[in-house]
Amino acid sequence: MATQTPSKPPVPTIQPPGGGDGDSVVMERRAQRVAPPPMFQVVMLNDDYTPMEFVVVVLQEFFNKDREAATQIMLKIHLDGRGVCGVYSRDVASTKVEQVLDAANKAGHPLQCVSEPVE
Ligand code: TYC
Repeated sequence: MATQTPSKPPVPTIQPPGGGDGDSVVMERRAQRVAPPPMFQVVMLNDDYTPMEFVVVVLQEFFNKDREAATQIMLKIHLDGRGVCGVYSRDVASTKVEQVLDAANKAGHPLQCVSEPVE
């Protein structure tokens, strides 16, 4: 049986754009940058009826805040009308909003929160 030397794959010749003999492959190197994914902040809104304690518990449960941080955020919302609970990817932020609205509805509180792109 005759042995064959394995043939090497053809190596494309690199030619300057616009140049070459018509048969060659032109390869251009281009820096590729991938933009970071957009981030979303979950913002909780103040109202006159939701108990402060409920908001503190929600912040602890869904936004992993300790009691001290949760109390500070709740007071900021109470005083300023709104406050950021956390910053997440689009899907995680919208899940957090759903969880908060669901917990508030079940408890009969009008607590509102929204997700918005971070500037
Ligand atoms: N303002 C409410 C009260 O005085 C407390 C509250 C805080 C409600 C934050 C909503 O997102 C909120 N009971």
